[in-house]
Amino acid sequence: MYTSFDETTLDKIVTLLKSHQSEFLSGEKLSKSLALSRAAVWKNIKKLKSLGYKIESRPKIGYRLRQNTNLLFPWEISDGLQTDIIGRKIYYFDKIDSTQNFALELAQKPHENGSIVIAERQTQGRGRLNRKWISPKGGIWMSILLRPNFEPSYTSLFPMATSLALAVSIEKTLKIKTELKWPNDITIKGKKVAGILIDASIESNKIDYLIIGIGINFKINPSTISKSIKQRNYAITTLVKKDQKGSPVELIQQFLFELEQTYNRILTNSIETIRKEWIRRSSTIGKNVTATTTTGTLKGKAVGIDKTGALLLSNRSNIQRLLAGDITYN
Ligand code: BTX
Repeated sequence: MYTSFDETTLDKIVTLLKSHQSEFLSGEKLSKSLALSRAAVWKNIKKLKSLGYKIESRPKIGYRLRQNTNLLFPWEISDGLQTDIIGRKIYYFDKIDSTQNFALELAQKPHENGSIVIAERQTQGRGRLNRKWISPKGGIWMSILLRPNFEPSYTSLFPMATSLALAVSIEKTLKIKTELKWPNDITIKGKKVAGILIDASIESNKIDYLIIGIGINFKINPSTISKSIKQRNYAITTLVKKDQKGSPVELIQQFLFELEQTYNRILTNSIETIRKEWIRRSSTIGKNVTATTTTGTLKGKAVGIDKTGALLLSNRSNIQRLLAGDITYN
């Protein structure tokens, strides 16, 4: 595990190398700037190389960064992150069972708020209702711990707020248009590209904490995922194709920023803006759907979303309010 607060030396070296990419930085200069011995500098450079950074070293001249990594190291995400709370503390894993489980452990520490847990791959990734979430290398698998001082009824707003923030950030950084499918799917031309899961702990009629789990198929092979899923009732896609370029770090930074903005809107009760924006990007409203909930299925026309994030289904004369479930378009 690497964190954004323990690995300050690696962070500083990467920052220095990045700001001098057109020239070699001497070992002496690095050791002076970092107040480290030359041997310690060398050890850290070796470490960075082993993590995938391409660093050229020339005896008596110094070091130069030739190629950055595309891995999601905490110091890469922190560098240029424009948030106040979300992502100020980052826990990073090359491999983990589920970032959601680790975030649940973090939630036991009252001072952890806004912390994120991120992994290159998960072995036991979870979807809603304990479904499997396939999480190979190349995706963005992340959990965010928040402690909003809200009533429990606000919990159902978070799938809407999070999916909206993600759609906006995908559009801004990758110039890709996505659709929002109630309650929490993000699709491209109807194919699922990201999913959101919210674990909430409620205490004495107040939210104790929320853990928002976000799974993004950033650069994965859709057929590998499809093959691992037994019940395949929808198609899967990836944001960036095999031979395309795209920065996952930039997307994460933008997403954390958009999410914090959206979160602040909820805090200041500007929920109407979120609702309207969500509807504008939604593929659900106006469609005839079949909804599956824990208590059964129902059919109807999706006519709206209310201010709690619930789906409004019109069925002949009456309108039903759905707080959770899955839908398929008829
Ligand atoms: P969901 O219940 O909406 O979707 C789960 C369903 O999606 C699965 O049953 C399967 O059919 C399909 N599926 C599985 N893997 C993928 C994939 N990579 N891409 C597209 N479809 C897939 C959505 O639940 C919530 C997903 C949250 C995942 C994040 S990752 C970080 C965090 N940690 C963790 O364990 N879960 C969350």
